[in-house]
Amino acid sequence: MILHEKISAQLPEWRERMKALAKDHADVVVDHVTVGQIVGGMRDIKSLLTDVSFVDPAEGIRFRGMSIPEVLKALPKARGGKMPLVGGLYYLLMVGEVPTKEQAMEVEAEWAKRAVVPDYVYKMIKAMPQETHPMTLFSQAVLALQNNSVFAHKYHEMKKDVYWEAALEDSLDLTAKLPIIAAFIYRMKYFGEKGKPRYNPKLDYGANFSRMMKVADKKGYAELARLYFILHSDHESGNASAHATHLAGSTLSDVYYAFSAGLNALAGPLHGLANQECLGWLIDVKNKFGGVPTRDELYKFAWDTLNGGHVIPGYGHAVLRVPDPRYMAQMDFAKKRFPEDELVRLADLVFDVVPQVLKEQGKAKNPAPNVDAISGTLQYYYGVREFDFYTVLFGVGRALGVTANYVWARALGWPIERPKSLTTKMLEDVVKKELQPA
Ligand code: HAX
Repeated sequence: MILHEKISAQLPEWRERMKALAKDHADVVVDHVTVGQIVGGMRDIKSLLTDVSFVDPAEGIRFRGMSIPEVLKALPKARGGKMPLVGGLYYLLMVGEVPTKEQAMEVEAEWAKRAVVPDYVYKMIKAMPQETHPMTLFSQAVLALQNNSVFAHKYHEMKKDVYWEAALEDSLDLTAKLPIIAAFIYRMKYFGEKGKPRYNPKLDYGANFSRMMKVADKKGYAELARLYFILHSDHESGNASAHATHLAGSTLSDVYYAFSAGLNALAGPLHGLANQECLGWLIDVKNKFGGVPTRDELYKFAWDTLNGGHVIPGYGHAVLRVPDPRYMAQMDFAKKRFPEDELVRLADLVFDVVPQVLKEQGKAKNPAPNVDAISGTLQYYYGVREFDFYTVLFGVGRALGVTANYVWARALGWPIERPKSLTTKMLEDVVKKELQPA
């Protein structure tokens, strides 16, 4: 299998590099940690390692060194579309090279082969109360699949240096099943349909998702699905969903346990749930003004939001200091395909007005839009209007990055994570000591 072959060929060199760092340079200081960082959510402490992606504050995400526009341009495209094949992105994340169309199609074919969800998973989802949140169903389904983990079954007979092979098998199995499970949850929860979605091996990942979701404009939505999954796949290792997956995986929990943990982190309002808040805010503006307001009306509305003690959703970022390229790529998609859509025009006006308002307020370090400022608007356009489903879409995409990280973490033998904690008194004592005159 292509991913196995390619990772296998690179492993000796990576293992040597890792050995050199761990054995010969273990005492080199990389960063220092302040009290503010400890009480402030470990913000910016350089303490994680990943080669899959990197967030440059001045430029945004780079997947394997490539910016979003570079990735969208370089990856092989789906038949009849302008967006790349998701299989090509998975190859890039896993292997670190841009695949040929044939190589991207090999990944797509692997997914098609594995795209069967066991019956008991459907039964379990159907047995849950109707009002259950779709993220709960999604995370439960991932956990239910754990039963099939190659890693877990082979654990006692495997040597450490081949853990990654079982991890790769599990990752391909899992990512192949996620769009089917997500589409099943969507059709069951909001339309009362109980039939199993069928994955068509002749179509790619994005087109299959679009078909299984049964949106009216299947072709347009297939393009959006490709873009959406690619853009949401990874955002280096420190974000909550990626880190939760990595932490759980570091105990040698298999990828099903690990990714379910990541999904549970993604479900929070400060993380994956933010996109529905953004769309809600845009719709509030639209309803209040009966359409797209004037610049002055929007300016006042934005100030009212801030003065009411609320944040403006979709703006600001913990790391980024420029407009998020994932926002720009989605806005570009919308402007090329449906520039007259009212919510798109409104989102564009917000981009014109809100950064100025946030600058005047002077608090947010980054007054620019993040990925969530537009992603819900695009789903809404295609008729996916059930807000609480949006985090599930994010989860399907995020699986691509975190499983690539999981495979490499096992390949390079990274250990169980165990940072050290202090008590408040200990931290106060550190401060006291520091403040004492020398
Ligand atoms: N509206 C109003 N105030 C904002 C703001 C916004 N959009 N963004 C930041 N601020 C405020 C913060 O609340 C903070 O205020 P206090 O000092 O009173 O606490 C101050 O500006 C400094 O914040 P910061 O350092 O610039 O930003 P943080 O790293 O603390 O937070 C957030 C980053 C993304 C959480 C923040 O910008 C925010 O709340 N944005 C709106 C919600 C949002 O869009 N979330 C999605 C983020 C993308 C993501 O990860 N999705 O999964």
